[in-house]
Amino acid sequence: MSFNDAMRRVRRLLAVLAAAAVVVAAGTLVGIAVSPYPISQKGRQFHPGEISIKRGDTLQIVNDDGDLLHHAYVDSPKFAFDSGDQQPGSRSDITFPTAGDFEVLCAIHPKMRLVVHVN
Ligand SMILES: [Cu+2]
Repeated sequence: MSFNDAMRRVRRLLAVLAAAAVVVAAGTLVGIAVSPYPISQKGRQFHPGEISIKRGDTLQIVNDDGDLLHHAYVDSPKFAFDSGDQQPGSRSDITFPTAGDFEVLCAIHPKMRLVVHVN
């Protein structure tokens, strides 16, 4: 192999590595979301109020209302969940095993509603 061939190979390898680094950096910048997806309960609302996830994904619901209890539940023919009382600052994980559209409601605040699309 001539010196020029070797240099060409090194340059090609460096280009591949640089491209890979750009992909990784871009992924970090846009913050590609992964399960568990954070959901905040704040001001007697879920934030966000609607989310699309995949079957088997988990929502991690955090009670960010410093002085309020919440109580998340799902009551559907396909899937049921009940967090029990959620103390301020507590976290509750909900994993959705089946596809469909679901509502996470709050047993304490009837207006709180989170729509979950499970694909
Ligand atoms: Cu609530």
